[in-house]
Amino acid sequence: MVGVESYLLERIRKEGAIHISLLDPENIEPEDAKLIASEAEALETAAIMVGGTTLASVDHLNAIVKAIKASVKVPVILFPNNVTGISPYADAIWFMSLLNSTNPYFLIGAQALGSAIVKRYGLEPIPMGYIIMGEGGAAGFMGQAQLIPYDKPEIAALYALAAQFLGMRFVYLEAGSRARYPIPPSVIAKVRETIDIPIIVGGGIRTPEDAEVIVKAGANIVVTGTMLEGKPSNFKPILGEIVKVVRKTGMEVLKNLGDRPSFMPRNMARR
Ligand code: 1GP
Repeated sequence: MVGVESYLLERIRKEGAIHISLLDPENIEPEDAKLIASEAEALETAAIMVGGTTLASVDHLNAIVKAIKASVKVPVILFPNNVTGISPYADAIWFMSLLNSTNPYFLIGAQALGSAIVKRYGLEPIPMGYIIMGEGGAAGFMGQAQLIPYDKPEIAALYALAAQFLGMRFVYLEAGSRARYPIPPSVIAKVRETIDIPIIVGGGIRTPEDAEVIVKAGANIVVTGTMLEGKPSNFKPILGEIVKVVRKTGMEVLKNLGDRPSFMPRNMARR
């Protein structure tokens, strides 16, 4: 199987932007996970992420990941809050550092502790810089983040550029799960003009309009979590619209760039 990172990059290269569904094991049972993931896959979400800020039970995580793996073909990527967020049943793991944490544990401590188990399980690590902004939600609180205000896009851009220079291959701009306001387009646009690696945006995205604005501003991956936790009959129409608008807007952005993937270095524009 082609690596998960290559798969994501290839899809972004072709489509400009993709949607990923996030399932928080703390809010669901394996049976729900199975159903939600297969509905999301049918609506053409590109991958399933599994993780949650206060996740502590590895057994429950394993049961959820196993259930999802049994029901979908798209990759399952762990989104760990701590070393307890690692499961051998996933395909890959965002190997992430919370760049604006004030606690070294979330910068490098947990990663050091988790590294050997990631290797032992044969999980594909995908290096990612995680930046929490705005109100930050539970992730901001638990991760002891020095939250970057939405009206300071230049600060977010500096952290994102540092992530790129440190060799991280994706940057995640996080508003916090259930955030009242998703990351604003002014922030995404500033980060987009500053860095050359793909941008992931999540937190508080509830409508196709939110998703459209976010992709237009330069996001390559749009993550939605909470909206998937209801009954499939409730979330299906809206999720379908979100996935569609992400891809449609992504294609438009690509076209405007002259087919140069938005995350490619500016000096690598199509010759
Ligand atoms: C949280 O960015 C994700 O880590 C998703 O947020 O639950 O608000 O969609 P929501």
